[in-house]
Amino acid sequence: MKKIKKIHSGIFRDGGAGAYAKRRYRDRRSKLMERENSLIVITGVPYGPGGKTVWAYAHSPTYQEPTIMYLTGINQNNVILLLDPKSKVSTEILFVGRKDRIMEFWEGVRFGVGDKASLQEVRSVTGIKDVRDIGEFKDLLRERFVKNKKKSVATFWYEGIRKGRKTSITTDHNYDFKKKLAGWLREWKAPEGALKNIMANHFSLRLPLDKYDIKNARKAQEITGDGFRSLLKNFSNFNNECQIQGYLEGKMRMNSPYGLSYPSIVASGANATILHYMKNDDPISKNEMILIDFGVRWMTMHADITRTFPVSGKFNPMQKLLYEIVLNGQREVEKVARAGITIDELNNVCWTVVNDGLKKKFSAVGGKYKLRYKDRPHGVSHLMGEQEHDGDPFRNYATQPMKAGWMISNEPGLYGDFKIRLNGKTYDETIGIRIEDNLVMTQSSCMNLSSIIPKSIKEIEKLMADN
Ligand SMILES: [Mn+2]
Repeated sequence: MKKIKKIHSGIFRDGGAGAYAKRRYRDRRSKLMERENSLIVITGVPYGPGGKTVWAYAHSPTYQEPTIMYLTGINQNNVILLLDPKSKVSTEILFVGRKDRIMEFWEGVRFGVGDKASLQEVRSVTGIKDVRDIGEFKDLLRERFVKNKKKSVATFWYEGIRKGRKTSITTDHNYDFKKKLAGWLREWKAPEGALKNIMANHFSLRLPLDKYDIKNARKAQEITGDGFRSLLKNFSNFNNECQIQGYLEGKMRMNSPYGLSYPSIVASGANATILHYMKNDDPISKNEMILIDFGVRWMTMHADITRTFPVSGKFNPMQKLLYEIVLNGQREVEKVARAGITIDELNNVCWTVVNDGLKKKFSAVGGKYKLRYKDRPHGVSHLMGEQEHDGDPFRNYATQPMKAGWMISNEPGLYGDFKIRLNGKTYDETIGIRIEDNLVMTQSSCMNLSSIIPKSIKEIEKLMADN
């Protein structure tokens, strides 16, 4: 069994930067202050893992608001960060709860005010010297805003354009915090528009990954790939989707203390045409294809991989044909992906290649098909990083030229009913094929972090033949 080192007390994520972590978090905060040049306040997740869901919900070991995680590395609920770029007293203040021994009896170590040792740890790992009781937050913010005659307070919430209209995500803790701030600003007679959003500036800093992020992202790919190879080698042992999920997730979790990127999709046969299939409890049958969408985290970086393969271990001629069409779409996207190109442009490349492939390589040899959508089933790419789906959730970024260091998915798919007669045999199946890799943009091209995870017909058949 591989050794996994103890790397933090459980509260703090050093992001793999080790001794450089403190400087890295401090630089990130300085750059945000430079760009925003305003009083900034950001909330962490106010409740513990599973706090807003039922008791039985699977807890994620890394559950912090990614904005706070990116700026501090703190993985403890109920913290607020205040940044005051022009202050002569303190430019950075972290608000946390009081040390709570009873809560620690239930949940393990937590830092808090009223305990010198734990505050010392916060200071040494985040580089924030001023740590105060979260109960003092409102008064201190009022003092900094009203007394110092500030014009604005900036915070983070998800905002974007959907169907031509400005829209916000209103259901999360960020929006709750934003509403609370708006109420206080009214109370303090602040002018209209005093509340600003740091989202654009924050993402412009956070989305281009640095060398530590890329190293962590590669590690997530390695663990995910090991799990997949192991699954294929043992595939003849499984007869239900839930066994595949259990085995694969177990293998991945054994090698990462940071948890899964998301609960896996394990969809056999027609189930694979449901894009977010979650039931994962159907028996599998040997004539079908199976689609699995899976991945693990390393530190705060995510892998988001999809592979599709035949349950029998051998592609039939129609499955082979369709699989190659999707793979070709993916290859063409990878060829053109680089800084300066937009995700919309990648979509054009991808769906043109896939739809043309269907006509020229499938219809032209007598194939008939009925797709579950008109021109494209979903986007070929989304941003990745601190979250599996990162960046603005309205995906307004799809029209912007990509930057070097952006990590994106490359996930063409094909979903529908397909029928063809080949070599004297008729094939008639409902099939969902998606092949997903993760790419990091460079100035001139891109790095495919997932190239180590088997996907060619030859590699897959070989691994499954080892059963
Ligand atoms: Mn994806």
